[in-house]
Amino acid sequence: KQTVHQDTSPMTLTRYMIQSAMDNTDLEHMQDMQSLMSSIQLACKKISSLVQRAGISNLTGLEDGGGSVNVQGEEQKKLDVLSNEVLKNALRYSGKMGIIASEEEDEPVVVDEVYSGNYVAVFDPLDGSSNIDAGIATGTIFGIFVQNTGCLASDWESKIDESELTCLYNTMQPGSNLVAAGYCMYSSSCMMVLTTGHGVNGFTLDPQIGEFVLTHPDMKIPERGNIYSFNEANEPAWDPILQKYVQNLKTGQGQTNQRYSSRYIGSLVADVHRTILYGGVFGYPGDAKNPNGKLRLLYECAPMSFIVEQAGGIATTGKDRIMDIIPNAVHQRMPLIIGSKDDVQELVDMYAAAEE
Ligand code: P6P
Repeated sequence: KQTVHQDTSPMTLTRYMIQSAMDNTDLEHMQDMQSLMSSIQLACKKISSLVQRAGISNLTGLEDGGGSVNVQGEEQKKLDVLSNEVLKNALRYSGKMGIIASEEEDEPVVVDEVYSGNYVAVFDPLDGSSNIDAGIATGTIFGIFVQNTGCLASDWESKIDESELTCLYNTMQPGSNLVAAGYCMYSSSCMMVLTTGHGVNGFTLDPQIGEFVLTHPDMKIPERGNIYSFNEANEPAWDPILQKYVQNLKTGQGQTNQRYSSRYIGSLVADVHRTILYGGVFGYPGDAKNPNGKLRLLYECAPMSFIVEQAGGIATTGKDRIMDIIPNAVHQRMPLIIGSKDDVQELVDMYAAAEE
């Protein structure tokens, strides 16, 4: 008779973060990351519930009937706005935040003194929300920086002049300054994937206990895959090098002499998550119409690049390492090619050869 072992103490995200903080007392920020992740996971559980019930609670569709657009000029979905409030408040009440920058906010928001801390959170509260109404995967993307000591939240509020902007923009840091990054994917399962700079771990939300449980310890992206993931409708506007690279993958004329499959969900979190698990390459490149592509550097490309690099992959514009790029604006767009080391390096080498 097989005894069924009930795991009476699953390795939950909460327990994992407490253990990490205890095991890494030498690593600054781990204590703070523990309480920050407690706030972030609470927000993600709430967003997951909102997403799962969007159709039931009339939360699909456009904010105030389509009258509202975000700073990107994109129509805001009701859930975009709601998810932003949920995550912003969770971060605010963590007591660790100095400044937060969100895709849904025109300018970075300073957390008032009472709760302010010295971290900067950058996030896209519900990436891929245009897929919500069709029940397709979406996700929350976040990154955490240490606020440049050059300006504390209180300093910032007291200023109304140029220094205000200087202060804000000095929180525009390169991805290499991130102390933590993660995404929460709302799909057939709700998965939190997280790095604090010491590898990548994946946690699956167990609805039975309402906790994220460690299901993917020490995630590593395969060095080579056989999937490419681009919106090929833009192919005619791509540069010739990228056109040749993808053509090679289609016809088996790339380095592996294997033909690749095409998978494109149109939701960054789901496409990157699949790429980490199965390998291959995802890209949202610049093109003749949009030289900087579509994705935002600060709260989409940089956090995703930190995670993929920590999993052993590469994240580049095609020429430059994403993590090295210092943003010059909160919503700055950046071309992104990200995935398996050998697959991405193959394209980087093609660009480099063309420069010679
Ligand atoms: P396209 C979703 O709207 C998003 O911001 C990312 O999640 C996704 O990777 C990309 O846009 C898809 O864009 O132009 O292929 O529909």
